[in-house]
Amino acid sequence: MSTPVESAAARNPFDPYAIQQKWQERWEAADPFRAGGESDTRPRKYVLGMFPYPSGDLHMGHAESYAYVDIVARFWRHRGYNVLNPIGWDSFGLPAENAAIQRGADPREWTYANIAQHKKSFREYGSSYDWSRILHTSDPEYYRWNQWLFQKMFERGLAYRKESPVNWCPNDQTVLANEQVVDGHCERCGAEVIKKKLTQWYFKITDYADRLLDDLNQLEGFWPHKVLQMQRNWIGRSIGADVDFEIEGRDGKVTVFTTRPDTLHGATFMVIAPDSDLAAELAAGSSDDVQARFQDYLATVQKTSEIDRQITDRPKTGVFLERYAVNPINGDRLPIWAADYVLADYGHGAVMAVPGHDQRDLDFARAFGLPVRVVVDTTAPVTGAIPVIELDEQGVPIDPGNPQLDELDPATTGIALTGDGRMVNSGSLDGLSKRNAIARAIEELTASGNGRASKTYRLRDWLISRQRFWGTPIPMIHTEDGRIVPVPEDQLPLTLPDAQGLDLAPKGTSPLGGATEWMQTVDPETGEPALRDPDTMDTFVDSSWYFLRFLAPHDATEAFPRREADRWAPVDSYIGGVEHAILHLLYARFITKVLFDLGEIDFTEPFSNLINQGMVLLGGSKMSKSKGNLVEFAASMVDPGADAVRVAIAFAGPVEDDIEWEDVSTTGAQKFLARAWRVAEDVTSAPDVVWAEGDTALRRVTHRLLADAPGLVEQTKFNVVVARLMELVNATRKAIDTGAGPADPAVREAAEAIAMILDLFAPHTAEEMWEILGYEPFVGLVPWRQADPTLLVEESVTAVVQIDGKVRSTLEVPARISPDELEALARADEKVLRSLGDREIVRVVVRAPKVVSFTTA
Ligand code: ANZ
Repeated sequence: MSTPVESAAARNPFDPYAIQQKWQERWEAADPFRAGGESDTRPRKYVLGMFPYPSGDLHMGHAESYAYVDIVARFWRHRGYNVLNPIGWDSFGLPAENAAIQRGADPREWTYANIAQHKKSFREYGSSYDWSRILHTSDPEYYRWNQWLFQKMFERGLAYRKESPVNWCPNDQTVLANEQVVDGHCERCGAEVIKKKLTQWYFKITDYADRLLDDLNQLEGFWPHKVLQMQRNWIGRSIGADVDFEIEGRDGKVTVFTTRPDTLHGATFMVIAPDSDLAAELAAGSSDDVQARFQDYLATVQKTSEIDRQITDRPKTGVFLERYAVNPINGDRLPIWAADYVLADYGHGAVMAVPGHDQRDLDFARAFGLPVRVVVDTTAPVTGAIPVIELDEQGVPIDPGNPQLDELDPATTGIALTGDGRMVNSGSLDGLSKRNAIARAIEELTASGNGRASKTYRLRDWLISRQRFWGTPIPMIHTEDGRIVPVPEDQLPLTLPDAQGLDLAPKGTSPLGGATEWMQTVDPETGEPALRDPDTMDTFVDSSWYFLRFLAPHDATEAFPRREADRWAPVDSYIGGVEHAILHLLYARFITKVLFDLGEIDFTEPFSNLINQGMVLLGGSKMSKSKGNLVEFAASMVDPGADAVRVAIAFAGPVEDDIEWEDVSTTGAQKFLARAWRVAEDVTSAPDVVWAEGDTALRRVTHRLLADAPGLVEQTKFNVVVARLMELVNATRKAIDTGAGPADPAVREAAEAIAMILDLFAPHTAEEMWEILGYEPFVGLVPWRQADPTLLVEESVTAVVQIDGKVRSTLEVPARISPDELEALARADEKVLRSLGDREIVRVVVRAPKVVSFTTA
């Protein structure tokens, strides 16, 4: 029987603001989302969102990322896991410092004021963090452990100083890592980056290049493929050979790296990087004229960005140094040129030029009239037997000529022959395919001592020192006699001095150098006066291991307790933007491997699963304050309420796709939440009713969602779960209004399922529904309701069970039931058991899904 339903407007209205405030207070008071301690026996999940920079206001990109983080964290709690979901701030760094300088404020005050604002927004968002674990990387209790890490790496030779040309941002007046240079411009401020020779601190990430590359394979399927590919390209391993060349009139050989040692007979000149030490040395040993031309050329090259130098179809420029190298394989004299398409810090900064088979070399040869020699017949098939090569009386192969190949002559066509084929004009290599010739050439070079197999990487060592104030001070001391020694452990943390009275404005040297008193220290060995290191660390050091510090953020005795690392790490789900696909993730992977080698942890990859969300766009472009197209996070919640923002984001589309904020409807989301809440309001039954008696059509919808949602969440199909929830809310509404009515147990069951699943997306509304339905808080901690398998079956059939030829029972079973399952159900059926008594079954015939026939003794 159903009673007429009053119109919604006449009743209690849905008040998202009041609900939001009420539950935020309750959560704050009860702190229900703290991770369980050691006595907690549930399985564990570590869910982590990439922590924010407090450089300014949060925008919808943050709202998106942290909504997803919360969905995942809440989901695993419902699934019975002890979830660790912490939050902290990446609070050192240039953005904070520059903003502070612009406003004439202390970076410290400015940073912590921003953090307070962020915390407020996250509380308002209803994020289920373990608030007891907040960390800020700019706190001495955090950066003290950066200093520990640095010194450990220094001990192992993994932190070192060297002088080399570095990327210099003339605007920020600081060095940048290669990773921080985007298309020749500063990643932070957009200024054009120049090269400057400086002595800096580096972390030796290149020692880990192979492991960083090879271990990506184990992440396949758990990280987005695109990110793995970007990491592979960044590391950029090339396999080939090093070949040593004598230089006429010079002691000591010059080594080149080549991926094509098979083409050694085709080398007709050598090219070296103009900005290399070798070029300067060879030019200096040449005529005055050459020296002058070389200096002019070098001046131009130094103004050219590395990106431009690598553009393949640029007109080729260069200077002949009037010196010669000797090809170790055939004694040919190769003229040596300096040209900017060869980079000083790749391979050995020198190449053997093979214009027949390398396009850049060919362009160069054609520009300067240098010889071109073809050594691979790219018209010859590479499969099948090695062609027979005829030899003359001296045993030299007779070149039979190949008119087809002559037509392809690169000197005329201008197109290098880069494909596979058979070696020609190459002595002992003749007739071999490229692959075999490479192997043979390496064997011969090794045997003669003129070369060896080699690998080279695009990856460079990580330049970690910065000439800025707002970072971790480098814990090293420069002694008067030129030694560089660690700050003794009992003096750590080495804290930053007060910013008051310091000139923080960028000027090329670290502002800490100007903190006269702070700079003075003593040589720990001799007690003589000594100086501190004025540089600070790149903030990517801070974020390379912070996930471990969350395990005990206030521990004053160690970076993280081993026990806690064993319990929680690595991170099970790491969620954040694809803009961190290279830098941050590569550094975190590197430091994890270093910590493994130091015996501090027993895993080698920090993040077992990675979820990258797409961007939130406004008017088609990325939200950015400078472009004036920013929707601020805090402001976005004012009108629709936090839950509507979260639901709208989750519903906006697949996680990895970009979201156009103009297309996102928070009004629609709010209406949906009001409908969901109204369902709870309308339910008239008491908790703990017997489900089995209610409307089965509604029960099917409920149980199908209970069954499907876990898989959908694990595949990050959050939008599909929201859509299915909407469907369930509608079905429940219909049952209340026109079906079994508000007292029907199936309606209550549906309402409870809605509250529990809605908790992933709209936790305030979900908690309110749960309370209205007569339960104690918190729905956020309620175990997932198990779906009833019998309700998941679309079609069911009636099976008969016979005993000795007589029908003794019937069973409602799924149409696709297996014979084993059917037999098991029949054996367990009460009527069957009763009529069997203690007779023994001697024969069973099953014809699924219709018949089970038992024969007894
Ligand atoms: C001879 C040769 C013949 C080459 C041929 C290629 C094709 P990847 O694959 O990017 O590692 N090279 C070596 N050092 C260089 C440098 N510092 N600056 C610019 N180019 C450099 O490229 C390796 C190839 O790039 C090497 O193999 C070398 O040219 C060139 F038919 O050696 B090759």
